[in-house]
Amino acid sequence: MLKGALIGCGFFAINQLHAWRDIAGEGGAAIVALCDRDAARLAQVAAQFGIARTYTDAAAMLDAEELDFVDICTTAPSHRALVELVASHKLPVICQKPLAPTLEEAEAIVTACEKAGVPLMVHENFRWQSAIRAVRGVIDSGRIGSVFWGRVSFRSAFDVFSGQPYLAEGERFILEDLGVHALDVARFLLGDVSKLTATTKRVNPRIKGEDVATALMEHEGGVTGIMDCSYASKLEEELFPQTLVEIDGTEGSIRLGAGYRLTVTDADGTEYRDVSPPLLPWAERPWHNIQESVLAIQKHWVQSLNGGAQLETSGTDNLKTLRLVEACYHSAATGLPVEPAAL
Ligand code: NAD
Ligand code: 89V
Repeated sequence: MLKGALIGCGFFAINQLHAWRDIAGEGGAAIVALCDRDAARLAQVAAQFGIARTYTDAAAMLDAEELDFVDICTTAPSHRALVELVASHKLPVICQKPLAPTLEEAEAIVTACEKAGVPLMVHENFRWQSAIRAVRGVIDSGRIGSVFWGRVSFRSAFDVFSGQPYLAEGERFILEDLGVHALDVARFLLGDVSKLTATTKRVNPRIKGEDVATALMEHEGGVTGIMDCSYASKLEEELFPQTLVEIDGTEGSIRLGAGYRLTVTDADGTEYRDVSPPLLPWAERPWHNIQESVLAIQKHWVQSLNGGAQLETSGTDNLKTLRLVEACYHSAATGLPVEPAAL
């Protein structure tokens, strides 16, 4: 069984710790030590998960513990220092998204891990949602022919600020926090992007950053893509946190609609499938599709450390997604198309 430590015991870490407990139950990996600089929060989470070895200082934890990997679940401004610290101990590291507040910092993180020779996985979990995997499965089956158009859409008015107050405080909001997931899903389904144009808007006057963004993308294989996201869309049905997908191919189409309804049309007609995520014992609606994907990506990490899988969302891969985020901000600021690879 692999031994891991987790740094950052806040809002989202609870999901990761539940998933690690499931993975420990299967003999894969267990979290043996916890770190948070907030001693009260650390004690509360350690008690909840029965983890006795706790630290308020990450360096002290790494000096004291014998570990196989470290899972970082702090917010982006702390990622570089923490990943570099873990890499200096020659330990494989998982880091939450967004990998860093700037592309330069993200590149420095990837370089540090490369130099140390340690695997780095970004916890970019949306592509691990079972509904998104189901869409990818249909594309790969060839049933809809050659894909020429696609849309990845996330529109909601869910109050994300009560659980994650920092989301209201940054100059950047939706593209950095949620768009990064949607753009990664677009890459996963439609391929890498050669050029994009984007617009952003702030609708909610009580937050600092943009809460609406739309990107028009040219994917490398010739597919035209749209990524649109909003936390200002008051809809008949609140779909948070569902990502909707539309894909058109030469021989048919795919629609991942509200309520995880997958519609596939091909030469034989139309098939409907319910691709709802399983409700894990510790999961809570409506977060259950995200929670399920946390378990999936952490299992993928264990499989990869055991030599059984190539990391999908390695640091190097994630830089391509972060370039799309950066390209969207550049394009929105200048009104011009941007080639992400040139950033
Ligand atoms: P949070 O503020 O609730 O928790 C962060 C915790 O890290 C806090 O308890 C803080 O005290 C601790 N911390 C910060 N710096 C530290 C340091 N240097 N050493 C030790 N502890 C430190 O944040 P959160 O909402 O849990 O978000 C954490 C990360 O998870 C963010 O990057 C966020 O974008 C990401 N997130 C991802 C998803 C997803 O689906 N992948 C969903 C929500 C949040
Ligand atoms: O998944 C996330 O990264 C979250 C949320 C769904 C609220 O955007 O921050």
